[in-house]
Amino acid sequence: MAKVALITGVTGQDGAYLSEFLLKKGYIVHGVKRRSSLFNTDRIDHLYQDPHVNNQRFILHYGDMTDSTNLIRLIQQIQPDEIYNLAAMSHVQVSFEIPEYTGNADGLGTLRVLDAVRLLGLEKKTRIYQASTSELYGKVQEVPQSETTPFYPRSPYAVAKMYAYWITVNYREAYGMYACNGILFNHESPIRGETFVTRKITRAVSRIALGLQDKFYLGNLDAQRDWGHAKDYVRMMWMILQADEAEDWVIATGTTTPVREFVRMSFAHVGVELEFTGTGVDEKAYVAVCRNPEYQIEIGKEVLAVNPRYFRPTEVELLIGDATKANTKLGWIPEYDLQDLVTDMMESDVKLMKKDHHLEEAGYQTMNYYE
Ligand code: NDP
Ligand code: GDR
Repeated sequence: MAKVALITGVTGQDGAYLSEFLLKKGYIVHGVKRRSSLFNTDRIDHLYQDPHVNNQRFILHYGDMTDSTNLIRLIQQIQPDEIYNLAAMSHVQVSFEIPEYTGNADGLGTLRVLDAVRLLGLEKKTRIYQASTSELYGKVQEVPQSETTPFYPRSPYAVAKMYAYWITVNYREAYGMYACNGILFNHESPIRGETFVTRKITRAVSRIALGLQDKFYLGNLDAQRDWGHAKDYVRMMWMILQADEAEDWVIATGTTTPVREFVRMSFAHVGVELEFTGTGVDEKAYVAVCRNPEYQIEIGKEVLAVNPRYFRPTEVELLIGDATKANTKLGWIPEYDLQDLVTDMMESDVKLMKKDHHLEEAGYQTMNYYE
């Protein structure tokens, strides 16, 4: 019998990669998507199956983390072997703008899933993966950060995820449920949301290289992140639910890199060397050398400036994870390093922006997002 998985947040970056991964493993995959006034399934359209035919293996349902009755009904109907709770308002800066909603969807939403499983008497059948985050560590207490490092959340998002983390632990201890936290450090990919810093960079650099845009703006260039590839991380989500014991796991590469260096590596992909001047809010980057004749970027052109619009009221300065437990107990080793990640993202965005370039040449307007 094929195993049945339910993924909340199926339309997101991780939901899309995880769906692909589980379908390849022979699972029947159910996904929860939100109602939206436009189609919002871009990332999973290649997996779409006609709902009018029988024996579908990829099935989408409308739902929302803020609606308990919906979640109870879906879990009752689907009777999943595994639930991957990936749905969340996942943008740290935006959580300062919509803190109450973030608490509801990210914090209480997790409780709703756990409690639905309990109410339906599925405690012994259904295994639950909770998408916890390195943002829990927040203000630096120790580095590298492991399963035993104390938490100090620094945003409404992180505080909501802290509730989700502990309610998952509590339901495991109180009701004997197989419920685990994956404490995942930042993971990115060509389908990363456009307003997270890595994708914002790779899109802007591609547009600048192709003459579609002059410059872009970022916030804190000194922040350091432990960036991995989402494909490696969804594989680990599945491994976590196959382990003998329900536990909590840190997933990270163990290497940390400043935002500025990610910018430098992305420009290097299109043959551009940068010169940075100034500090803090006055920092800027100029083109010093352009080696690739395909891209005619003028030497001395200002391509990046810092703008305080992107500073956060409280910042997480340094994240670097220690995934020794996952490496040794589960045998998880990431296949991508940072250079592979930058190359994958840049290749994909240059290709996408070439499409935009053709459209503009044909007289169509393409959209540049400044967020
Ligand atoms: P995304 O932002 O790409 O995806 C989030 C998903 O959640 C989307 O499908 C979104 O739907 C859905 N969603 C948001 N709010 C609701 C809601 N109220 N009800 C139902 N669905 C909702 O995130 P990622 O894929 O990057 O991350 C997956 C999870 O892992 C998130 O919980 C995130 O917080 C966590 N995480 C991510 C890390 C990372 O580096 N990527 C690191 C650590 C944790 P829609 O498409 O309609 O917006
Ligand atoms: P993060 O990711 O907050 O770590 O959360 P993000 O890419 O948004 O920021 C990383 C760092 O870059 C700095 N930064 C900017 N960030 C954005 N978005 N836009 C900018 O212009 C910019 N300039 C500098 C930020 O200040 C920050 O220090 C991500 C999300 O996926 C969470 O859901 C997840 O839990 C954590 O990773 C682990």
